Amino acid sequence: MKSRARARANIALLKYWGKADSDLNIPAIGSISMTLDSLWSETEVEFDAGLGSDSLLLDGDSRPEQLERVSLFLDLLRKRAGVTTRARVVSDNNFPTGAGLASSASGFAALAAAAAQALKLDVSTRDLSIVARQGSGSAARSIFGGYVEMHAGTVADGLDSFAEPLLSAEAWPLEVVVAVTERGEKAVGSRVGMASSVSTSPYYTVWVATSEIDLGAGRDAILAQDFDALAEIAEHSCLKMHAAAMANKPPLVYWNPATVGCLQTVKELRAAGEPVFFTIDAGPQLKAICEPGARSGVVDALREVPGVLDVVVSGLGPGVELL
Ligand code: 2P0
Repeated sequence: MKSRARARANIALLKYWGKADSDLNIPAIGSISMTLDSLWSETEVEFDAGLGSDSLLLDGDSRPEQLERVSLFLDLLRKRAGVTTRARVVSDNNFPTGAGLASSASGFAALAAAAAQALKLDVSTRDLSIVARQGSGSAARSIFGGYVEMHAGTVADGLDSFAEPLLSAEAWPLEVVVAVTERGEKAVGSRVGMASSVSTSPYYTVWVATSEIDLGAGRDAILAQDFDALAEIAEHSCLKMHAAAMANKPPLVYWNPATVGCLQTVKELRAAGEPVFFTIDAGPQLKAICEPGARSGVVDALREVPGVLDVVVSGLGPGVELL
């Protein structure tokens, strides 16, 4: 009853921010992402009748504050399998955990796949996406590769709240340049930050009300492989999400000076004709999305921004894999 899976991080181009149901972890709005090839989590799950409780080793450390969330997540799969057996979970990320690089997305997608396999559950990728969503909303998207759309769904049980592929990685091989501007874990996690937006940000209702139009524009841009249209709608979605969070009480600002420096640099590059746009998640890293031919210029320019500690490049990658 042991299995191992690898899932990649994904970056949302049309952002998810806010929940319709916190218990079932149903997002308030849909989202669209790209799955990366070079940032991943590898997770091994072993169900063992000799264990009295679940255990977790994340990047080599026991993480008691994360264990309850992992245990509750495993309960979903144990319930499906009709067992109560506890498990040993060992997970490693090949990139910084909890710093706005989507480690919960790759982590819960890998955990869902490994645990389902270890329990010999017969689940479709759609089922796996629904399960992964209950671990972390963005994890539902990391089940699939390339460009992926997450549907918020409309039914109360969340069974229509899943991700599905929109366009393959091969069809439009854009690249991502991540400017790492901070290595520590962020002070306010996205779960707390989005709950605060739902209850305190005056812009949250506008964020939700305008999401369908934005999603439609993002979907159309990807299906048409229209870089300029995608750049415009993705930057808009990113800044609208951050504007909503900045208007939380207390305010939530994920950026540092280097994040803003990178944002300006990307704007200047595009104004000069380079096919590149930015997005920023719930953390201080900036992700520049570009056409392959623009990559080296984007890397060089972001490396020069004061405060940039490292630059990581990734293409688009596949969905979750059993190892
Ligand atoms: C996204 N983020 O769409 C957005 C943009 C952060 C900013 O999905 O509470 O870790 O586990 O469902 O998936 C991060 O939120 O939140 C996220 P939970 P998750 O990528």
